Amino acid sequence: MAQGEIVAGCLAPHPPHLVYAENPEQNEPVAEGGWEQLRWGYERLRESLKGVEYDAIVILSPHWQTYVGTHFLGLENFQSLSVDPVFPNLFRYHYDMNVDVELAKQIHDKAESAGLAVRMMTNPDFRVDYGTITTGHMFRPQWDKPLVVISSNRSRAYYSVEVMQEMMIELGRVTREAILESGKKVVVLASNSLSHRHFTTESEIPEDMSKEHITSHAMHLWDMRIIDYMKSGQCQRIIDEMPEFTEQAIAETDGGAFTWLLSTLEVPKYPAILHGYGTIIGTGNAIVEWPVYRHKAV
Ligand code: 2X7
Ligand code: FE2
Repeated sequence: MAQGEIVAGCLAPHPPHLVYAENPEQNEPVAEGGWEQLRWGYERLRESLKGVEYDAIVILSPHWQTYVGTHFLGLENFQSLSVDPVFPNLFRYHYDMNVDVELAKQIHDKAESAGLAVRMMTNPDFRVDYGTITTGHMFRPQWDKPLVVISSNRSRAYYSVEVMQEMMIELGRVTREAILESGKKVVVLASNSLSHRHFTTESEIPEDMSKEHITSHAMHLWDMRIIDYMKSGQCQRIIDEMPEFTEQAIAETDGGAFTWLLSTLEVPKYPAILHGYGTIIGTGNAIVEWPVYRHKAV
C-alpha cells in the first residue's frame, strides 16, 4: 500500500454567519448577503484546491467540547437539524454527512497507544456541532468527501494553554502518523476564529456590513501578528506565543484546533497562502492554506 499523505492543511473558521449569507438550501434563514470578504476567501481556497486529489477531510472543531478526553465521530452517517444556540436566527441547517470511520478509528487507536484519553462517539442521535458543519459546508459545499471529526478536549479550561498545547501537539503527531499509515490522501482543517471578542448585541439586520468591524485595535494587532507569522513561514513563533495570544485576544485557539493543525503539518517553515481575512460580529477570521502538495520532495 502506498504511504498516505496530508495534501494540505487549512485554517477554516466557522462563524455560522457565513453559511447564513450563502443561502444554501440546507439552511432555513434567508440573508441578503454579507461578510463577502470571507466568503470570497473561501471561494479562493476552494479554487486553489480544485486540482488537488484527496480521499477525506479531517476537522477539529472547538464547538464539540468534550471535557474527558478527545472524541471522534464513530458512525458512517449523521443526519439531523443543527441549530446554533447563540444565533438560532441565522443557522438552522439540515445536514447529512458521511464519516470515514476507518480513518477515525486509526487516529483514535494511535492516540490511545500514545497515552491520550480518547473515545469513539457512536450515539446515532448525536447532534453534530455547528462549527464542524459550517467549516464542512464552506470548505466543500458538495459534502461528497467523508469526514473525520475530532472534538475539542477543553484541557485549557482545566489546566492552561501550555498543557492544552502539549496535548494537541501529541494529538497532531499521532493524527499525522495514522494518516501516513492509512494510505489515504487527506486535508486537515482547524475550524477556528483568531481573536474572538464578540459584540454583545446584534444589529437589527445581522448582515448590515456598515456595522461590522474588529472589536478593538488590540485584537486587530494580534490578528495581524499571527497572520504575518503564517505568511512568512514562522509557525514555531505561533506555538511559542500561543499562551499570550490565546489569553490577550480571547482567541478561539483555546480549543486546540490551531495547535493540532500546525502539529499535523510538522510546524511549517514555508509560507502559507492567506485567502481572506474579515470580522464577524467583531471577531477576527482568517482563511489560510498550507499547500503541502507544492512542497513535496520529488
Ligand atoms: O462560533 C462563532 C465564532 N467563532 C465567531 C463569531 C461568531 C459566531 O460564532
Ligand atoms: Fe466559534
